[in-house]
Amino acid sequence: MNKYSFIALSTLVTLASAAQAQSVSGTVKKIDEAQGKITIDHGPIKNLDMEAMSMVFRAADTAMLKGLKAGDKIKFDADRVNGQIAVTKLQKAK
Ligand SMILES: [Cu+2]
Repeated sequence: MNKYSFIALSTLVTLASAAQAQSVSGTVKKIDEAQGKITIDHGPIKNLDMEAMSMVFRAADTAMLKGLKAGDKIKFDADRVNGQIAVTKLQKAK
């Protein structure tokens, strides 16, 4: 499987599993690529019944943390995955 079909497949899987999730705006506070964790100062997350706050999320895929740094503005989806709140989808905001 080449890189591009992997991305296309990942996107399809993400769209299917995160149909209820809504894109949330946030600012990256800290990236811990080794632990697969990201600290985000985020706005309200309706599907998790969460107010705006700064907190640590697990990344569903550590690859999504590559190229990110503190201060980056992002749009992301968060959901419960195996009992843990995880970022299921992430993109840099323009
Ligand atoms: Cu939160």
